Amino acid sequence: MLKKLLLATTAMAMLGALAAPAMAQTTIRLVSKDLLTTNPDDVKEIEAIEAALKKNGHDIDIQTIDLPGGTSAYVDALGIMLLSGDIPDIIYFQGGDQKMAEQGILEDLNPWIENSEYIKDALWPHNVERLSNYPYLLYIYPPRAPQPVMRQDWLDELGMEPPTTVEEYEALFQAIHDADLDGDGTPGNTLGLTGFGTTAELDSIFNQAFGVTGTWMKNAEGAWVNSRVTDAEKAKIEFYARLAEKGLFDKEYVTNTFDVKEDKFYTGKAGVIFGSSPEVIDIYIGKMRQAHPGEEIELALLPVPSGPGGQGLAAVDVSKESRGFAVSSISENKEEAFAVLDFMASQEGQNIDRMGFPDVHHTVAADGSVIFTDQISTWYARFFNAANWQPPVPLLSPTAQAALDTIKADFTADNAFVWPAEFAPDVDATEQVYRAWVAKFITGEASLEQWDAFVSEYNAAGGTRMAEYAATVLQ
Ligand SMILES: [Ca+2]
Repeated sequence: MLKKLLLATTAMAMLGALAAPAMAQTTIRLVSKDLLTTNPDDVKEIEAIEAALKKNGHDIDIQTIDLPGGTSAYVDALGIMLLSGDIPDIIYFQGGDQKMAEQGILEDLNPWIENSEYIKDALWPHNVERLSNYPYLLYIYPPRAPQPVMRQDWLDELGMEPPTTVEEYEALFQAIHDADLDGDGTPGNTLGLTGFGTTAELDSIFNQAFGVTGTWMKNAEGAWVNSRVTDAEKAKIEFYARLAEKGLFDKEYVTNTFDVKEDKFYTGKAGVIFGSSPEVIDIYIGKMRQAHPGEEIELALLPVPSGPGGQGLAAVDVSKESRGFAVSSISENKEEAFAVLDFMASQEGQNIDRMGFPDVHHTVAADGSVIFTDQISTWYARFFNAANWQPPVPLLSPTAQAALDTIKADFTADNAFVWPAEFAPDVDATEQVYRAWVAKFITGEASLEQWDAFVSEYNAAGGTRMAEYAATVLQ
């Protein structure tokens, strides 16, 4: 029986080969950051994708192109390659895409997506909005929405419920500070909250609470102003500064790198930190357990609080994708290039891209059930994180899944837009003025009574010119 089947299959294959010589293999050239022919896992994933595509009727040889890693090195090398006229079929951008779109070498993806089999159902709400504003980049990932976590056993020890208002957050930070949860015998030497670089992570849950509803807001006179210079922003910064003054928020946040921030959390010098994504929250859980062997520590996700201005995750910039995959408009194989991207958004493509390899990152039992191995923590998606993908077993911990559920349930589109190139110096200068003053307010180097001085400096650095332009763009 088996022999008969094999013979029949062979005959069919031969017949196919004779009848359809046009079914030749298509070569698709793909360039993506850190997707390399020198990385065995990358090579193995590409081979798995080719095999699955072939099974689905697409005989495609995907040739990846090695470019240097590191964002600026990649952007530079990619720019040089494209300007030399070497334009791969699929191009991953992490900057530099607008110039290429203006040259007309990037395909409008919206008609392709409309006719796609999988991508149209795999998009996140912000992807849809970004594509309608800028149809050249596809980056199917949940929006970045940092959310706070703390040790569940510390919350239990304090006898407190997760905070649901900004006042309750302040009370929690105070309680963490006043107790001796790290058990070093000294109360008062644990920060409620730490961060790194900027206050952007905090803004993720506190912007809406204080009424910072988006990048542009209307002032009392009905004119558009940047939210950076509004009373709502001032109230939020006052809150951050008060936390810092009371020793609840880390005054060293500006100089903290991300690993210093994490280290303060694992060693008990800070009670709460923000995780930038659900996956990162799971990394924090793993590292916390590594730092405290045998304790089986759980992290609790803290809620998005309500405040005097409202409640919700910060508005998401939908002006365009800042990174993502493009298809060359001058490719001779657009159909097959798009077929590769479409497949990566399918259940089968996502299974390859998200679960790693059988017997390495997961095992599949005889009954088909999947168990992830410890190796899964070293695996990362090379392409997409489809909104509709269902893993065969939960890939995220319950805490990280809760963070993803919050992101899914709480999306607000921002009204930021793409600046014309001549505004780049103003955008940079105002951002620097803002970050410098926020740091001064939080460390106590400047008092909130100097708010008007900050606003003047901000407007002089380009804020006024930017607001005038914004009024012509926004309705
Ligand atoms: Ca202590």
